[in-house]
Amino acid sequence: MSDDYRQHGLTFPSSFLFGSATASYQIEGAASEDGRGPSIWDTFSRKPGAVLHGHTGDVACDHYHRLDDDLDLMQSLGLEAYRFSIAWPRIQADGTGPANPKGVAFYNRLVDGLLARGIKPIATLYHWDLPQALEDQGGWTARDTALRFGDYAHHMGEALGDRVAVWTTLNEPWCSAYLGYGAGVHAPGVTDRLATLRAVHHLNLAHGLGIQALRASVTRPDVQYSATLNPQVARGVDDTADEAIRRIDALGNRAFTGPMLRGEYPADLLADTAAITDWSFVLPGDLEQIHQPLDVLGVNYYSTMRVRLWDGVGERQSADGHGASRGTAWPGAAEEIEFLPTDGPYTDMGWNIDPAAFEDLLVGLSSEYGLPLMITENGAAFPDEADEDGRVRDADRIDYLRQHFTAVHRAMGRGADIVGYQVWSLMDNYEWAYGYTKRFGIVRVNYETLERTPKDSAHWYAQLIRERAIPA
Ligand code: GBH
Repeated sequence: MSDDYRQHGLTFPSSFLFGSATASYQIEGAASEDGRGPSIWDTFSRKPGAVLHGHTGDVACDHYHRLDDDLDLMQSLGLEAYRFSIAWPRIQADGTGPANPKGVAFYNRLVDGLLARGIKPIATLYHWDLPQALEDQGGWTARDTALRFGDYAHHMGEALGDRVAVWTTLNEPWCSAYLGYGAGVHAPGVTDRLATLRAVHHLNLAHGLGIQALRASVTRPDVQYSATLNPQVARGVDDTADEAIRRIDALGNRAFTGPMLRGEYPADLLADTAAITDWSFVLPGDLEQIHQPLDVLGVNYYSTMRVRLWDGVGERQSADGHGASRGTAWPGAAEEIEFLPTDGPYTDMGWNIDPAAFEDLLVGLSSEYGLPLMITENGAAFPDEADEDGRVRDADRIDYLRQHFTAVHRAMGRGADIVGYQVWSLMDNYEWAYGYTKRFGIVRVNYETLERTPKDSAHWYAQLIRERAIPA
């Protein structure tokens, strides 16, 4: 059966990198150990009303203390790659100065543990845990934060640059800027249109300075450099939709791919934001700094939104948080966009399941930018429960993953160059403003005992990796 299936089924090339992803604040815990300074999420999560139930990452999955067991778990699933992020405040408690040896030691153990198990390390420098001390000086609205990021990147290149296979500067700068400084639903919880756009630019600058600092300090020869974006994918509902989608694409996507991959901010983006800013915070030479050659583009994808232009009558719909994106996050000409509820089916986040859009997105990105794509995140939250026998029968997650792996396979069939897939997430974890109420893991975490249990989806994924084909 299995040979027959391989012959006729959806197989992946031997170079395709199957792995799974996590992020430091979401799993590590040990928030004030070994010299780690506070991050903006330690602060934000303590702000009344900011996070469901006031959950914090103080303990999270306690990964910091369970590293060896978690490495064994990855190996038992047959992961070929593991995408993790480095907590900047473990390396520099206040975002400046020398690297903290204890912080570096943890990531050394992680990288060595991966290599000893034949798992490729994919390291992200910034997955949202900015040192609070830098936020106190303006955070991403301040140019200096980008310069500090360059220094931090240099430290990490020196520490891990002989072993890390793939470097990613930023995870989803759209979220940092628009959810952190626009909608205010992520740390630092600011709601200010100009701050959002300043953050966009300083994140881009940080990316460029980070790539250059890594290149100057990394020694592994076959290393690859990347950034991870979360492309905003909108479907239209009427004949005003094309214009709505263009505005979303300018502010949500080309605001990052423009400078990073083409060395410019698109003219329509500048026009769409002219009422807020003349972008004078973009200094001469910045675009050259940002526009660095990359080897891979990281793509995170979950769902789509439904949009049209607002006709100005009545209240603008913004379907917050229900698979339609946050109307409140978008500045400039995008303030005239209505975000309508999407069609189901939905995951436990209320996000719609739309694998066809994923396929088209990958084909489009690949032909537009000509860079190999790595799926750095894709996955789904469902309210799984362990059965009497302890088994977690998460058929809905398997279904989601099967549909999205199939979409990737189809996109490859249409010519998209896709080099790997990192399932979000290895284990249930701290889902930001939703605290521990949403479960994205292929491994269940019992938050009372911190015990890990591979769900059915983990076994399904292990089979996929073994057979290099989507299980029938
Ligand atoms: C990723 O973000 C993160 O990188 C990861 O840390 C996280 O755990 C994972 O996904 C699951 O959330 O704007 O709320 O109206 C994904 C971020 C998903 C942002 C969908 C915007 C639109 C819904 N995004 N989203 S909302």
